Amino acid sequence: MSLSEQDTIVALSTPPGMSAIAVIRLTGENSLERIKEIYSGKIEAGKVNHGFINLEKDFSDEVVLLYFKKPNSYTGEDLIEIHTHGNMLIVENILRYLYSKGIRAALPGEFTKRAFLNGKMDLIQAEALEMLIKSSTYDGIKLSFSYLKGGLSKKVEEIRESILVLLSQIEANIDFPDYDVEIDWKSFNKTVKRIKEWTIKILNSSHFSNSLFEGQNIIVAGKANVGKSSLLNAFVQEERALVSEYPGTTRDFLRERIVYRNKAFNVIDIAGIEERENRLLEKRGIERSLKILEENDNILFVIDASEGVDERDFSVYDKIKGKKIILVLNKIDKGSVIEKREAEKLFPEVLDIIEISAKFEKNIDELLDKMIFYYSNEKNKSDFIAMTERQKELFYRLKDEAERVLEKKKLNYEEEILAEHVREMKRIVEKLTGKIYDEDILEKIFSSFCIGK
Ligand SMILES: Nc1nc2c(ncn2[C@@H]2O[C@H](COP(=O)(O)OP(=O)(O)OP(=O)(O)O)[C@@H](O)[C@H]2O)c(=O)[nH]1
Ligand SMILES: [Mg+2]
Repeated sequence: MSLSEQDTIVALSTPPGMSAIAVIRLTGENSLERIKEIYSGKIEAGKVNHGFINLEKDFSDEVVLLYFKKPNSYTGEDLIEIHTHGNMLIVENILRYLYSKGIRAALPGEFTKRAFLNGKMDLIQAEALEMLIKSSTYDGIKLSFSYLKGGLSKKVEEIRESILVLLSQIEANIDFPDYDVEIDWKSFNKTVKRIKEWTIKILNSSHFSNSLFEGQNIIVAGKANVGKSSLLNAFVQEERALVSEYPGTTRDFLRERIVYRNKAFNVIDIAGIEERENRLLEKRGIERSLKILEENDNILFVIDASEGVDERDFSVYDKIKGKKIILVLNKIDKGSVIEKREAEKLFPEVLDIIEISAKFEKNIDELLDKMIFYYSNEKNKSDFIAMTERQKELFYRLKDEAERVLEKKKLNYEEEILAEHVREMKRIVEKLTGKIYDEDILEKIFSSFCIGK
């Protein structure tokens, strides 16, 4: 069977499994007709309808049915939602019936793809919608929602309009050379520069997009036995990591997600990273830990304050110097032999120092507050960021193209050549919102979407 955009499609839009309610969604021309074959009750568009789905003799379910009449629906086509009881046998039965009547299972993202094709949203909004669902941070949700409402699209449209002005000036000059239309090159340059700078700002802030949506990684580092795993357990308030009085307990890393004051962190407890006897398993744990350290910048550097500092602590410090370190003086319940001020002198590059007891959960909230202060996202550099790799790539190209225009103008290139670069800028911006697109791009974007979305 060849798939077509004209097919009527169906999907379960809620997660499969036992639930109070399951929502089945259909869209396309035959939706209403097919549903009427198994539904008894009144159907009014835009109203909450209540009735029964009758599948086989003696097998029915009581449902709520919503009918969105074309074009006033999510996809822009006729769209029906059936809210059944959340039992998969009921859902499967309904789906099987619809399949048998020529309605096909929707591909991932196919509802949203249709919404895009029918002009209900542009590509930036479609991507924002997916990020809104997938984001595991509050900041990510906030940003996706503002993009979904058109925040970035509007800005990109403004940029497009100013590119159109540039283009009309330069093309008029090419088309009617005899009229001697003088271009205001100063304002031309200014506009291109403005676009370039805006794009650079976005790209700079986009380095943070992963952590914005997934939460900041925080590494708990320190020599063996200082209480790293105990700290992880204190954060999550349960015994996630094994703790023991023997050094070398943690052999592999553990990652735990914590959410504190609406900020998400992925705390990673790694094996103690100082070399000890040649124990193979421990050695491999250390290698992995070092790799994680290399890739991440936010470090909680744990020291056993009841024992004091020794050269093994310094050897850890050497490996993390230059990163964003909060020094954690642990085990203060046992009494401390190292003062904060002393520690400050010994480890001058740390951002801050805090005394805690991981075992007795003392000062853990204060530590979390410091983590928010030092490690929270720095996305405020720009109002916008590139949310997806696709956007990032297009912004890079836009910046490059703007640079080319400026460069070639300086070198007095012919206007036709400048015009070609400005046209390319326009194409890039139109690709961002999807004013121009090809099937491959849509495939790439929508195939990673949730099913039923
Ligand atoms: N009194 C006291 N003991 C602690 C504290 N934190 C950890 N400990 C004890 O210190 C020992 C080591 O703790 P872990 O959390 O396993 O230390 P670690 O740094 O993960 O050790 P490795 O995985 O071997 O590198 C255990 O016996 C803990 O109970 C604390 O705040 N106070
Ligand atoms: Mg451990």
